[in-house]
Amino acid sequence: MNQSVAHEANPMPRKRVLSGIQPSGDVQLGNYLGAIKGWVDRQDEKDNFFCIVDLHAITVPQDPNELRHQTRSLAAILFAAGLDPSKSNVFIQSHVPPHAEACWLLNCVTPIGWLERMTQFKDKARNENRERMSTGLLDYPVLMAGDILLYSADEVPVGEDQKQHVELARDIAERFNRLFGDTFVVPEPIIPEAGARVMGLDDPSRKMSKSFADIRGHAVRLIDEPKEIERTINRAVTDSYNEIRFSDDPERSGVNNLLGIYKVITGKTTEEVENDFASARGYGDLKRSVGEVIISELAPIRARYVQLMDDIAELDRLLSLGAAQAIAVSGPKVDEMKERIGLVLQGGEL
Ligand code: AQP
Repeated sequence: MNQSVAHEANPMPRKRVLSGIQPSGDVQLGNYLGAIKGWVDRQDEKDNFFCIVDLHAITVPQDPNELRHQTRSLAAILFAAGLDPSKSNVFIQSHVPPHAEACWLLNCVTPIGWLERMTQFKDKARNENRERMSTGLLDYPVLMAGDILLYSADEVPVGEDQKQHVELARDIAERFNRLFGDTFVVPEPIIPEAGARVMGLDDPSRKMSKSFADIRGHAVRLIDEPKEIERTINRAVTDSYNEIRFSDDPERSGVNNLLGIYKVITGKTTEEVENDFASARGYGDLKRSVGEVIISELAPIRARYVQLMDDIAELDRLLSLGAAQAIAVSGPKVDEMKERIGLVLQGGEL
């Protein structure tokens, strides 16, 4: 679809970008500023694959009906935020069987110790009883490595929290290449300078997360109505310094977080942002301005989202187009992996 069109207009090969997002709850402002907004802004320059990683979402228990709803809802958010199906292949991971196959093949070359050291696993495992925790939770980064490596992605744009997983994908790619010969492009994580880590509005010491999006005051959800956004921002934790400027001081991380959100949305420099608040009378003014820029950024997304969710057949059609493109790239790659490992391909060698 898009690749041939894009390549005719521009003979230089475009860098391929792959990134994913889990349908694990309502998409929150951190997902948008740390990931989705950047995907949209750069989609004209790249060859884009964006994956709704439902197989990752089931590494923790999900209600089946809710998962189905969240998967389509996330697809609608991605298109509503501006991913254009003629420029970006948006697809559901489980619609593309090579992802699960690649995960198994890569499992067999990935030492368990590498997985046990992952910060996200350790964080999640800390609160879970080992008898109840799924093997999938430990294996999550191998599935993610497969996602990335199948597409020979040059760049993987992610928020700071996912950087370690992309580095692991690099290690797995290098190990496979060493064992079986050059098979994979070794990917680079691309971390946006601003928006890389949006913190919880109720607790700025932990990152804003979809899984906590239902907790009052934690997150702005992309589908929140303006009044709800206003209420959430008004409730945001600040401090008693009453000084509106950027700071590394952990005690002032609430104000820093609000300023960071304002900075990414407006695209202003640090100095310009601080100037905007030079004559502010206090944190009330800061919260009012932050609320306003969030509302005007999200209002058109919400409006398009509502339209898209009204036409599920069209949404599913767009996702099928994305899956077909994804299979066209990942199918031959998984066959190449199998052949290098020594598996007999159905119908003969490549
Ligand atoms: N708070 C955040 N700030 C900046 N970027 C963030 N991302 C997530 N939270 C923030 C980025 O969003 C993309 C998609 O994330 P994901 O769905 O793959 O999983 P996640 O990182 O685990 O996101 P959540 O919202 O915290 O989901 P749950 O609660 O299900 O674990 C990634 O690029 C991520 O960096």
